Amino acid sequence: MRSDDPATAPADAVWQGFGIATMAAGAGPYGAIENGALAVRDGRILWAGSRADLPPALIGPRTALHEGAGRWITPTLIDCHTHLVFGGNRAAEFEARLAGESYESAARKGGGILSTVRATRAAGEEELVEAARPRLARLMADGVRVVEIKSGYGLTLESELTMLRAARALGRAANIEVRTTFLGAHAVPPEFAGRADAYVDHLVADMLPAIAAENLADAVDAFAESIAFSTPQIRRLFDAAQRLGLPVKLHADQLTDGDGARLATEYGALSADHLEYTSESGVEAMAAAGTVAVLLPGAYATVGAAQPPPVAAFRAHGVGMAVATDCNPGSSPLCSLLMAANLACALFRMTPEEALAGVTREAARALGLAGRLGTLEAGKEASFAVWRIGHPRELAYWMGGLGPEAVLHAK
Ligand code: DI6
Ligand code: FE
Repeated sequence: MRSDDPATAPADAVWQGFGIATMAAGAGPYGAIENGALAVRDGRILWAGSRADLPPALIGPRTALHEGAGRWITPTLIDCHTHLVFGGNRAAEFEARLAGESYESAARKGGGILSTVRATRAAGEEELVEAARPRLARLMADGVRVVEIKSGYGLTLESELTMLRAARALGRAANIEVRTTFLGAHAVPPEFAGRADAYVDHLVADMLPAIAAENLADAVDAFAESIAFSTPQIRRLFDAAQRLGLPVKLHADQLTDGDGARLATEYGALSADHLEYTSESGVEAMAAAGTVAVLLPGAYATVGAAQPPPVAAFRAHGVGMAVATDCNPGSSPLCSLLMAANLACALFRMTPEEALAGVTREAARALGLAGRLGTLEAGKEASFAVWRIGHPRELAYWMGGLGPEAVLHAK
């Protein structure tokens, strides 16, 4: 991928002799450039292409030169769906599930998400940050530099604000980009047991406006499921989000086909997530709306869903597929995005190229960041990772544990 604009002034830095997996759409497998060069100025990619074509004017006396010797550069990884901030853990529920208790039945008995709500409410902001810090460090060790973090384990205005502040504080402390999502419609809290509609009234009238006023959420999410919220309830929430100018996304069709994917598209959702039970008509609606499918193999493996998401249909209809960890204490205690990429191949039959696009280009689209991040193309931010690998397919091949040698990400 070369800039058409012939660059004249020298770059701040040039990486040359690297393989470059630009992940640019339509640029061939991995958008790969063997023996490539990448020039950066002021934190932006000035030029990327074959080393032989690098305009000589880009290298000046003060340009820092990096020699690749066959190493590879990819965009930094983006985890576009996590619940990274929470109190406690649910290892006991994991054990119970292996002994035969289903995810839904634990939830109906007041365990499940609500047990994490109790632990999260009991923790203060600092404690939540401390608990999440090692999880974030593990994501970063894979080369992740943008992480979406949802609220949804507080379910009161105060505790949801605390979760969102903790998420933002985590990002500042680790110097990485955190995108926050308000997931007040994750479960009906005990104070509103049996009164889900009244809780949605409270979400719409009080919680969402207060969170928007503090500018603490970049998007609004909800859990569409018989054990969570109904279509009419989610419509009310999404109507309110739209009035406030906030983009939406949806946990859809995870445990049953509730036509959640289509519901998401009616609101121009950035993404619909999980999607194990999405029907062909839901896939078609997503294709028409340009909604990204966020696939979460950690949750699929942990909950024991009976069927994988319709990857072949997404592919056939041209729906972009992102892959994320869904890192959370109940359905996906997974803190490695590369492991998620591997599982997406092993469990969902995605190709290694689709999986890598899923944690870079498509993840950026799912967060509405595609104009800045996700591929290595002139004009985008210089956010990339250097790997000691022979080919980018290796990133989804190893079952986690393959860290980048270096990461450049000017935040
Ligand atoms: N679906 C999920 O997989 C997570 N949230 C959701 O709506 C699980 C959250 C949890 O079990 O704690
Ligand atoms: Fe989730």
